[in-house]
Amino acid sequence: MQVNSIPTTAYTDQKPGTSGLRKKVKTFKQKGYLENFVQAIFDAIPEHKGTTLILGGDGRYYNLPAIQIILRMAAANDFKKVIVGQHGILSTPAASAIIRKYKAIGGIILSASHNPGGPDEDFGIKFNSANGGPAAEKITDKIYTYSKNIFRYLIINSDKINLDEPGTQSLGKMQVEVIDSVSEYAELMNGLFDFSKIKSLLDNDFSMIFDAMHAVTGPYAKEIFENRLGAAKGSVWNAKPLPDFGGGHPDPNLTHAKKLVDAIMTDNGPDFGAASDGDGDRNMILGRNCFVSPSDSLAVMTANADKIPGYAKGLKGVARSMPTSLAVDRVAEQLNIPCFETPTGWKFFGNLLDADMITLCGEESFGSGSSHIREKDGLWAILFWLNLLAETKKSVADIMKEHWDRFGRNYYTRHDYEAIDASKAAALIEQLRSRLPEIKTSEWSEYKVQDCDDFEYIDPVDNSSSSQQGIRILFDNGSRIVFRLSGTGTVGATLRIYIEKYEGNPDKQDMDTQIALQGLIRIAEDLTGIKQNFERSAPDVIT
Ligand code: VG1
Ligand code: CO
Repeated sequence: MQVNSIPTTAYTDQKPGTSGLRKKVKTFKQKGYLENFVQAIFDAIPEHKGTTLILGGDGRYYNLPAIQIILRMAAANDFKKVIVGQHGILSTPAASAIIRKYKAIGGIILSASHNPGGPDEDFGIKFNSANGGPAAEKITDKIYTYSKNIFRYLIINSDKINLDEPGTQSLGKMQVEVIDSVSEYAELMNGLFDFSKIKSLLDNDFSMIFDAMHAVTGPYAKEIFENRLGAAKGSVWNAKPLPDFGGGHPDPNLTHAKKLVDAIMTDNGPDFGAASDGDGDRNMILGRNCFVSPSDSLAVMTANADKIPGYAKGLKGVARSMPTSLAVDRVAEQLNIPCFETPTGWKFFGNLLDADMITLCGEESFGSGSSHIREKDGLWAILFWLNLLAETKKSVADIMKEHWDRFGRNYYTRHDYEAIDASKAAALIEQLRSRLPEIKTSEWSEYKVQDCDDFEYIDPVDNSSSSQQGIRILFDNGSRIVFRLSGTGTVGATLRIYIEKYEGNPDKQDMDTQIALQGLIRIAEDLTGIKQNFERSAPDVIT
């Protein structure tokens, strides 16, 4: 078998952040571009020879051609084996589980998560390490440096590998094993949750809708909800993964999953609704006429973990990303367990999970997960809620109400301004940073600043530090405003403004979120001058 060493011509130009490399499909299709990044990954883990790699993606446009290229490169780079999801499909959480189960050196996941797909849309690639989680910064920095200096990549010539049936085949000296990741993942979930209790709930007049948004979770959800748990046929919407996600944004939030939201947010809607994103790691939870904010979802899961078989022994601790609301902190305090605040992105949770310091973790961006893998896990969160509903026989709305009665409510919203001018956005953050001393002494009617900073994280496991992770302003009544720039957008910059307010009085806990937060929203708009400086009349997405 001949190994070709081909000069690279196209250089990737994005420092892989929280989610690998994300670019337009057209960029990825440039000659040598994907190959450059893949070779940089292989070069960054020189110990890969003779080991196993996991490979799959969310089914978006360019998934299959990319997999064929990566397989031929893996063979040329002397991997012993590549395990690929059937039809090239692997959700991010399934990939994480499979890396761990097969003790692989890592995995390559092809996805741009919740970003749209199609010939004119986004593609992405990320490398997860042997623990199943996103590679640590020291690896991604290496990949970046190598991708800048690379001069060749290795590939063998071969025909297309058939990915449609489970089984093992040879590619040069390497083995390619195609696996059915759906049943492996379903078994993992079966070990954590009480499937028979959920099944009797679903048998008993309880109705649910899960919207797979034509993304990767469709096959997993059909198998778990409809086949194993007995949800009515048709409960899983948009179950077929499509290369362009049916033209939609596979992002489970109030804006992009509007049809689902409209179906559930009525007095006679189904009991339960949920959705997941492009690569299956996000979740949105809804009950009849009730939206559960992701920050609240993490707090509720923490408060009720003892009711779920997989977590009945108690929690070591919990963690949330910095912009996630403080709701879970209040629960952790009552449970007397540690609560960690990390920068945005799952890799920071990975260290805490590996060190057994936490059991649950989550982000405001519709992500939550646990020690079972090293990625956030959309279907896991949904099963957690179903198990909780089956166990308590309460509605989602009742669970929320009781939670707020007990712990108080953290009103929470995120306002996103998308595709704004990147250099102006960087200047805005820079300006806020330089104004911190002045902001520290500011006061707006009932809102008096108690503290503000640019978040810096010192990892308690390896002492590594990550600075400039977002501007946070804490008020003396427990309210917060946080500003940060997205690291996952592919057009210009996205400014995210996170706003929250604590309300301990049960009589004031059923306000509309945007109204409850309007004073703070105005302060955030004043501080950024977003409307004038960027000529925007409103945020692009409000969650
Ligand atoms: C966003 C979210 C962040 C999440 C990241 C990856 O990042 O805010 O919480 O970890 O996406 O999620 P950013 O930098 O754009 O704010 V995903 O579903 O790629 O897998
Ligand atoms: Co995702």
